[in-house]
Amino acid sequence: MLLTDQHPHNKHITVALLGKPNAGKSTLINYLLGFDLSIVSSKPQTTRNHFHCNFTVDRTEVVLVDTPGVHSSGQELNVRMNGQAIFGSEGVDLNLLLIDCTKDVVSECKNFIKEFKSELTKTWVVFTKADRVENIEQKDFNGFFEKIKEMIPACEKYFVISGKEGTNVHLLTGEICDQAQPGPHLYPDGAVSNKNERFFASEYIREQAFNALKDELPYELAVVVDEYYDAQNKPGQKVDTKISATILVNRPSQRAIVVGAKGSVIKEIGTNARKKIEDMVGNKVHLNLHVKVSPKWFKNNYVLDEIGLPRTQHSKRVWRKRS
Ligand SMILES: Nc1nc2c(ncn2[C@@H]2O[C@H](COP(=O)(O)OP(=O)(O)OP(=O)(O)O)[C@@H](O)[C@H]2O)c(=O)[nH]1
Ligand SMILES: [Mg+2]
Repeated sequence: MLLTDQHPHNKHITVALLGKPNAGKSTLINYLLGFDLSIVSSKPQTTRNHFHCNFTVDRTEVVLVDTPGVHSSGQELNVRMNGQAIFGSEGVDLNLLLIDCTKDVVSECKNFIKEFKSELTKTWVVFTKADRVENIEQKDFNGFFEKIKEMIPACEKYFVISGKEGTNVHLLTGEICDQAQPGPHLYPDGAVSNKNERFFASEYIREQAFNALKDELPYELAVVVDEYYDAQNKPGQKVDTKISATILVNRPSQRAIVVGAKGSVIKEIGTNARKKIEDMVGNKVHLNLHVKVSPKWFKNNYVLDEIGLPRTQHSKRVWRKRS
């Protein structure tokens, strides 16, 4: 629905951030927004859904699309995550292809294209994590870019940035805003995303589970919000936000790890997630977490739909069993 009463000088641009897992997409988005909206972790495959993250400079609305890192795996969960990256870049005005410059950037790009399985339109390459490279001036980014351009002719230019420290991010922001076209804003002033607080609550629980748990377990874990009651702040009736959520794991042994000795791990996840959700909603939150074994949830159509991952054209037949 088009917002009415728009300022005649409004401009707009939609930009998808694409790349391999762990390239720094969500970190750059949070830096541009000025606060931590999208979840970040040192483990790859943190982001699972595509979603909008918006900011405005003067009268220019920039809608950034965060996407999952594109990777190779036959698992239905991963096929749908790759699908989210493709859906996220459909119809955008500009793609930013983020490549971690501490890695072999040309092979990273080759691997990305192999799995992305869709044609890229107007694209800028963003080499990330510049702060982690010693003697960066000796790196031949012009040469890397030329090789990448041979693989993706839609690439127009490149930037070398640090999304963590903000190096050169202003150059990128300036050029993005220059590309914005006169037109209406998609969102009302102050709306930061197309996803609601319920979605971000489940993300913050999963982020804290990623932080608290080691090794492969985070990939075999999903979070479903069962109940979400907004706070009521009417005169004489003050009720806090109440959230009840389930952490799904694949095996009984994983349940024991997530719960921890005397419930220590689930308590840590709950306390840290609650603080982040309280910062988001701006009031006290009661968070009730459960852990449930849902064997092979990552192949279960109901669970994948529930966590916002619809089928893609590359999807296989998946379990129909209700979890
Ligand atoms: N030193 C440094 N670390 C960075 C930078 N950008 C991201 N990181 C780190 O790299 C890791 C992955 O960052 P994310 O932002 O989650 O990467 P992503 O591309 O969103 O990853 P997925 O969601 O898994 O696709 C985190 O530990 C970040 O702190 C950077 O510019 N410099
Ligand atoms: Mg991410």
